[in-house]
Amino acid sequence: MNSFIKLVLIVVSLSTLSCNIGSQEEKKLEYLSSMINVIPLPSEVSKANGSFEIDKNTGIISDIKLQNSAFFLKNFIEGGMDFKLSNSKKDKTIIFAINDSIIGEAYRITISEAKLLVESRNDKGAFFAVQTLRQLLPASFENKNYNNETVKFDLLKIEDNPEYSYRGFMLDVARHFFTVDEVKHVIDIIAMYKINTLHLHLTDDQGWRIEIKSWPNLTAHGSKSSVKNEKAGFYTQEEYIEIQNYAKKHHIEVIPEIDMPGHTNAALSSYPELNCNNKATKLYTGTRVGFSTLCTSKEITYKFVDDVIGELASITTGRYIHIGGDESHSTKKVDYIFFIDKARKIVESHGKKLIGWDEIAHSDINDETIVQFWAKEENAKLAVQKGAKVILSPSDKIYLDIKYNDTTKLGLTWAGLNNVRDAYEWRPDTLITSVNRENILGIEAPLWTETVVTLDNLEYLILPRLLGVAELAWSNPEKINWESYKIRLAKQQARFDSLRLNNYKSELIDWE
Ligand code: TNX
Repeated sequence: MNSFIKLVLIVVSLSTLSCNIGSQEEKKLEYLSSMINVIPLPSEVSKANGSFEIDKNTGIISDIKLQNSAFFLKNFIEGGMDFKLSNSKKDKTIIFAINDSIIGEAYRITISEAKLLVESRNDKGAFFAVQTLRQLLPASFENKNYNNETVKFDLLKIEDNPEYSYRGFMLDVARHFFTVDEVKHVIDIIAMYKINTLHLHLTDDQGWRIEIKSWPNLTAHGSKSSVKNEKAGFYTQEEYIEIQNYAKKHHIEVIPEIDMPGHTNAALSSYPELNCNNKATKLYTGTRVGFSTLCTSKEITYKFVDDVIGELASITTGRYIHIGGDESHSTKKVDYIFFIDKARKIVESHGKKLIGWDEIAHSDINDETIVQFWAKEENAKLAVQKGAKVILSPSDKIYLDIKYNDTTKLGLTWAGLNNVRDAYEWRPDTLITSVNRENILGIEAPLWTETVVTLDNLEYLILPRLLGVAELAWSNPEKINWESYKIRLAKQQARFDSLRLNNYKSELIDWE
């Protein structure tokens, strides 16, 4: 370990560099940031001369508890080479070992000539280590096109742990539906950047996307529509479990959202009794918001909520259920509060923690509740006063369905424009006064899909902005620096290309 020359990634405080940066300093900055081309940037990196070389005589061994991640790396390496790594100790060995002194999601990578050692407390940490190692290998590994006899890792030591425990991406599958395979593809992308939460917005005015056995018309009828009727469908409970299991293998927790009491036209169209006038509404294929509401004064509404949440909780392995609660403009405030209080108790009675959009702060929330800030700072402040934790999804920064600039064809503009720099260059812990670091659980970038129909559309809007969000959520706030980030981001282009991922080539980045 002493042979490692500690480089000054930490010492040079990138954030203090002025605009009039001297050219020497500029070079140093470039060197430092390109030294390890990883997004999100790891906490501490040191480097020594020399390399660890993988060839036919390299072995890989793993603690049984880290095998999932060791296997991921083995497959990734073997995909690019034309030989298999041996499953035993060799002159040069990749070793996955448990180290109980490493906490939570953290990991350590120590690369010497004879040994590439990955240490973590659990498979989670090891999985994140693998995502780092992956980015240190040539991008041609991504599509199994490396085709060489050997590949080298520089001698490095990396100590890494995330800033926020909640690092989320939200996909709206209600406005336009995305199939199981498409969602798995999304999981593959977000896992690369150490996102650990996938929030699925499963229901809205335009469609109901999850099978509920006790209320079958929700999918028999309510899943048939979508925006402009372009792409509808639903997940059976088995398919939902399949997505959840796939996510789990990638250390991603799925959070299902049933949006209530507004955003419910698909349900109101499927069951007349959920309407105050007992008349089913028509399916909706437009993009307006705020016109629908469950009838909050009816008992059957709460039977409905209990059945839906009960079935969902029974197939959800994650800790949370999201009940939406946003933009309920056609629900009177007192009715809204009455409804959210009841819904919260129902969620808790099924053993899950409640998450809701920031409007739920007006209800009787508690310190177990999680409030997702998207629009009103007052709501986030109120939530914190009531002891709740906050997830930050500021719409004017990290709504990935908002256009990059005024030439962007896809996307909306109601929250302004979010270019690649806007999505990256902000401080979560100072965004809202009195919502401090200790009140913030993490960050989530939502993708609403009013204008998003295909995977191609989706990739264009999330890449590259999602990478900035991933870095904000993972990396030490001291390291958040646009100049460093944009150099590393440029290098991701080769990876996007290898994976054939559509992406927006922002003019703010000097793409390679
Ligand atoms: C606001 S964000 C909404 C969604 C829309 C989105 C479009 C939130 C909680 N509600 O219903 O899809 O804007 O950007």
